[in-house]
Amino acid sequence: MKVLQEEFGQVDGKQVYQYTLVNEQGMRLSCLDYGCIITELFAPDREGNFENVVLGFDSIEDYLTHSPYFGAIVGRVAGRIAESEFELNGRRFALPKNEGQNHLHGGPRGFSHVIWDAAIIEGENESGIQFSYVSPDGEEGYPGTLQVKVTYTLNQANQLKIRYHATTDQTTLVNLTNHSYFNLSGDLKRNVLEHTLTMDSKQFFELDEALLPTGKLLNVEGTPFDFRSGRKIADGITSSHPQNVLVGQGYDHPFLLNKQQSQEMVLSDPESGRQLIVATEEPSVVLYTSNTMEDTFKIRGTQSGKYMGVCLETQGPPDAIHHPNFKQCTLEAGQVYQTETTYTFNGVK
Ligand code: G6D
Repeated sequence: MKVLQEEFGQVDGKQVYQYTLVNEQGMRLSCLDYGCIITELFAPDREGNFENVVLGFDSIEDYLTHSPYFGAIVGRVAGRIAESEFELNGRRFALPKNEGQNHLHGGPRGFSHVIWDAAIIEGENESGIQFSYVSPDGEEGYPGTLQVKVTYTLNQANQLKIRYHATTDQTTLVNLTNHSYFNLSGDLKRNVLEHTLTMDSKQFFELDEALLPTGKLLNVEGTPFDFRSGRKIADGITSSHPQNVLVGQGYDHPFLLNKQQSQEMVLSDPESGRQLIVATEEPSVVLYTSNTMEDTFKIRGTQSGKYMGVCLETQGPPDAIHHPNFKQCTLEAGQVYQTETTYTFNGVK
């Protein structure tokens, strides 16, 4: 599978490139070295028609002006960090406050907003791009020089694999994710309210008014958060459950996944027959149904707005550094941060 490299505008005077590869079935991946942004992902419907299933733009200007992290790698730490500060080994670190008093998604110049180095990988059955970035000690307030690699590969089985790898020279925090918004209708024909999600998770993290975890895990049993037998996204939109209301009528919640190895979530669009299976090594996933997406811009000609995409942000529990009962995301010198998430697309009759 050949990987095509083409120019995609500039950021701060630096050239941005887009990389595109197509497998033998017709599945196509396009991504940028800016933020490792996935700009397009073509997947089959039940008739084998390949259409784009992720929210994205055709110009770097639109990404710089409008994008709520469309398709981007988020880090050093995905999610929110309370009060934009944390303590590690007796030292206090202050981070940029880019959402009120809190720190969101690694800060305004987090990994989603930098240009990564890119190395093309071409193979017969699997090709892709290895993105790498050296985040200097103190970048966005985080300690330690972090060497990060994120590798996207596409294979002939219509699978996109994302492999994450990081090392540091001093103790720091790392919790990476990909922030793609999926819409399986194809080329944004419909919103995602009729999409169904099946997810084996018994508990979700309660959020407070600032969308920070309170530290409490709530049982999904008998609530619109129970996806174990499959549920329409719309259920969370019409729900009066306080947690659905709190996040703007929908979902914006981390869920605790029941097992870490190949834990699978299945998102499907009954009308097109498109299905996305997400398998991850991560212990949790943030389900976000774009409840707060503004209706002020166009997404390849379609009006932006609520419920245009579903994010399944596989990651460690958010703000773990302030919750000792959560799995932590600290990384020591000499340790390796390594995790993988696989997205498999099918067209189901
Ligand atoms: C909103 O609360 C949500 C986040 O979860 C999401 O990542 C962001 O929009 C893009 O802040």
